[in-house]
Amino acid sequence: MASIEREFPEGYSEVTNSWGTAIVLRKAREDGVQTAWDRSTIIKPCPIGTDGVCCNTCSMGPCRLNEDRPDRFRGVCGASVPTIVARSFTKMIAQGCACHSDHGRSIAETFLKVARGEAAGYQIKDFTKLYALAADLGVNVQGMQTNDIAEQVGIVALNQFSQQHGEMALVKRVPAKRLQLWRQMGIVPRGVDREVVEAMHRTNMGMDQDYKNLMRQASRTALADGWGGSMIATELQDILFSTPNPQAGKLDFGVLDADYVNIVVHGHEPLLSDPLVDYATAPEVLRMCEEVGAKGVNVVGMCCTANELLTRHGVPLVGNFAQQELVIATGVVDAMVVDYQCVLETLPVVAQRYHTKVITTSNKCRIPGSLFIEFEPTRVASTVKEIYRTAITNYPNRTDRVLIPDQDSQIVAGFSFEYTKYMMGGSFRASYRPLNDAIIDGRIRGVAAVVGCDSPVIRNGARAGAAHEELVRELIANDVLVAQTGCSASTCGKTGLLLPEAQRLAGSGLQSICEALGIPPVLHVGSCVDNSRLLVALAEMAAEGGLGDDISDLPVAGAAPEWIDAKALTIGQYFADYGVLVVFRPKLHIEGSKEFQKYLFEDYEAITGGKWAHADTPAEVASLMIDHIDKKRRALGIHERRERVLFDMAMRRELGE
Ligand code: SF4
Ligand code: MSK
Repeated sequence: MASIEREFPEGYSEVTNSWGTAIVLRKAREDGVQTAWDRSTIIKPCPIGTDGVCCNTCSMGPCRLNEDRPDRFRGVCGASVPTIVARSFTKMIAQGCACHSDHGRSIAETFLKVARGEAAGYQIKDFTKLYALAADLGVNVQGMQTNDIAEQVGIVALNQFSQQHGEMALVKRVPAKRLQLWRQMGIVPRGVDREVVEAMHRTNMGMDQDYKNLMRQASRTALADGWGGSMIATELQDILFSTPNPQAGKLDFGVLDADYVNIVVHGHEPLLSDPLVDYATAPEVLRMCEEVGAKGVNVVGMCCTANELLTRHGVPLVGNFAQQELVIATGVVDAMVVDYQCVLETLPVVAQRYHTKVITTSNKCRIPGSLFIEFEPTRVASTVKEIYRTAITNYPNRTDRVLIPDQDSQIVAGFSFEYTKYMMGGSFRASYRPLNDAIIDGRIRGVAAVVGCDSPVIRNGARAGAAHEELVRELIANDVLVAQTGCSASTCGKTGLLLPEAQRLAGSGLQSICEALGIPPVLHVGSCVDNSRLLVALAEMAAEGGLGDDISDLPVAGAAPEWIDAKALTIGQYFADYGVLVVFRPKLHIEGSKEFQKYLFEDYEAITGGKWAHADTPAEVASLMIDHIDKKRRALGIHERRERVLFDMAMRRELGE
């Protein structure tokens, strides 16, 4: 296991569970650099915003409402507290959908160029997946050449964004009963752009003021992300860059190397970063490195760009969202190359104190103080070369303020849906049957998705990053198989939980399954858009039989224990509409309306079988998830009473040993 007992600087063990983060944070402070860790202690959250009862939609406001005061129950326009809370919730969902989907659109546009021979830097790598996707998109492949099939797939995929009527193509993967429910509810998405635009229309002043009706649009928009934007991104990325299977990798600050030119790739999209990795061993790169006295180029990843590279090629991951400024503060990052999403505006500010070149590459995400090298998929090679030249020539500019924490962990990552199916049945009988059987016979209690961001904000006494670890440990100790994506996966990876050796931390039933399959009890499934892999996996569990006939019958639950971004909220909503309990921490900004909160937390279950919940601590999140899984087991008639492993304070203190 990764965790060696380390002495934290005084006062730092209370803010993070990562020793490396602690010592670089101290260095950054000594260097006079302010980071999100500092700002989060200075900026106090606005209590009105926390409750979701501030509306700034029009100039008659902003209106601050209070449902307990009849004179403040409505804004100037007459909108009520539940309407206003539902409006901001829906707007966030639209924003999350837009982010994942604009990413998916970029991939689809590039994919089409590749099919037409207009983007020489890429090629089709997974033909099996291309044919499978063609079938699901309704492309008739009869008598067609591969490139023609790819072109048709690209055209239909791109059309999913602009489609105005009908149903988005990939909802045909949704189990029949669930799809029927969505049709009855009127929430089957038509096209990504249409749903986002309609959500923004309906959340304006004087528009949809029936919060239940508004939530139907929120659902339709979230589903356009899960079964549209995100799923298209995942599928086409797999075809272009290969479908992940387990890769051994390394992560944490220790993957930086002072003797090498360090390039950090950060953001979400692999279009630039994937080919960029390959160039590190080119003879001209090695020659340039020699000239500046470096041993070579070390490309490492951050956030979801890292997850894309780690799960496909085993590229090291240096940190998650919360470490992005700190990685620069090590003093050895020669270039940080960002694509988009989850990129802090302060990166160039921090970089000023050191020598790092922050390189923005997308016109959608430009930051003052950064170097802008615009990336176009039609000229990959020249962009990659320019980035390497910039990083290598910057190597001699390092200052003497260098600190690389001697801390790294091993990880096994890349459990795509296709691999998990193969893993359980081999090439000829690839199947989820063994998983369903293990759940039915009780060796696996249920399955949990633990996803989302890691937050540098310390509230309610929790240490940043630690909620993921605490929650996951409690789940596996109680025989719950865990699947992870995004920064949640890499945060837990740093603690050794994503290694087969972590089987010893699992309950005896889960342990026996993991031993038989040679897998960790916690599976790294991919990046944030790869939550779409979990949607497909749940559909397969339902189709396999023995666990009911709809997703809402399955003993499964999801959580985002340190969520930050609107994208996480969109993911939560599409899982709630899929029939899954989703638990968020910190709380959603909806408490200002008891009526709206009751709707999401209680009434929703009768409508979709799924629902939202929130909790203050990882222990509470675990309780809610395990209780829900047990409830589903009871309903299926497969539940046996068993001792619950409860993590007491002493066990929590020992976490990491
Ligand atoms: Fe106030 Fe209504 Fe305008 Fe919102 S839309 S700011 S509640 S008047
Ligand atoms: S990168 S969305 S901080 S998981 Fe996907 Fe991490 Fe959250 Fe960004």
